[in-house]
Amino acid sequence: MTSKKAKSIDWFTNARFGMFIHWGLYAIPARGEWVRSQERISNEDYEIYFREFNPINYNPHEWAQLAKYAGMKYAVMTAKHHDGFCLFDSKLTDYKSTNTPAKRDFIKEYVDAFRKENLRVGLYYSLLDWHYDEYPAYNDPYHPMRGNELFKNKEYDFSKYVDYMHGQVRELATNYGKLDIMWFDFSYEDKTGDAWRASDLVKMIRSNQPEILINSRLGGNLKSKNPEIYAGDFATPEQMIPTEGVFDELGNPVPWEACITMNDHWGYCAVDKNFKSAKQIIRLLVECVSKDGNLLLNVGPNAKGEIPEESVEVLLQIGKWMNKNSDSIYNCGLSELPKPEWGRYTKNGKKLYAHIFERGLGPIVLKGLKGKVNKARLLSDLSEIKVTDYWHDNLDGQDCAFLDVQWAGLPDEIDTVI
Ligand code: FUL
Repeated sequence: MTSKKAKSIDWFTNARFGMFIHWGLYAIPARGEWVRSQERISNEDYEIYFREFNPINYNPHEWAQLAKYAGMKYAVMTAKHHDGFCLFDSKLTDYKSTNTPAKRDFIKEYVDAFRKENLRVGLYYSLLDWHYDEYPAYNDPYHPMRGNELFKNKEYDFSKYVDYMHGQVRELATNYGKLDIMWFDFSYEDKTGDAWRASDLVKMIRSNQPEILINSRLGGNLKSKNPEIYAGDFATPEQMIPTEGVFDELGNPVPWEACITMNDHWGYCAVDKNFKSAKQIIRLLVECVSKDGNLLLNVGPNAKGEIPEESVEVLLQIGKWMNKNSDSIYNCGLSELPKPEWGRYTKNGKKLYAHIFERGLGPIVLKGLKGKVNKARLLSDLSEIKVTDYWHDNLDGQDCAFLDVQWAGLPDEIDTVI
């Protein structure tokens, strides 16, 4: 496999916050994007949704504006998820949005709209495909027809599928202008990098898109010592934030992006109202940045093409916070200071941002910073915060700076102090 990396990942590690968009036919049954596999729905029964798909309110300009307002710098949208349905006008299949009543290339519209707002654009592409005829069904652990006797003796030519998949990725890499991210999903058991012919795939993508970033789910091993093994440009911890960031086997930090849902599903799920609050999500974002990572926050639009209103509401609130505090997010990363009990630090050069998660827990003590704080300000209104250099922590022998914060903002905000 190839070791060739993208030229520059700086924009990505500076951007810190992006929007993930899971959208496809599964928005109609509205029970999440795995519905076909979970309920073992046949191709024929799933076809109903294909004949019906017509999201009249799809307006990617609105989505892009919302993402931008929330402070996101990039987006990744599903061009094809595991069900195999394509939201783009692929010449290699009929199973695509231009053949539904909608008759639209949703990926083209998305790419154009997000670029117009100066957001970087990424595409998610599923390596799994539950629709393509040559994709093994019976023995596959995830396929909707797994263990189904009707498929037991069927023969598959997997290489045909891999050709098809490479062909589609080539279409995406050549027909939609400059792309910033290719987000593959996912390798498993015997289907890893070699099975997908990952090395050739990466070469082809990079020859068409020299600056594109490719995630690590194509089957390379991030922990591999062998530089010839394709490891991806960034790691993608899912629904979790790594305790200490992500490192390769040699101990070198690896760029990473935590992908996290706003409720408990990626694709639209009508009954799932378990939405995280803006405050919870801002904490997740701060947590990621404090460990040198990004947050890719998901939305799952419905069958009409609308981002659920609960998500919109939360994104607007996040935007309000970002509007005042984004200096503590963009271009920021890890500080070497010990993790404070009152929140998290992020850092940009000489500027240290103290994100205070809860007020009223007593003094804000900056351990090890006695005499090192030039000045402190509340980031949201730049009001002065007095620093008193008198604290000596007898427990761990640290000389600390003590912040006398006059709380100014709303009590439920996360107060960020420079
Ligand atoms: C997983 C997929 O199976 C989920 O449906 C979702 O796309 C998530 C981001 O990655 O592996």
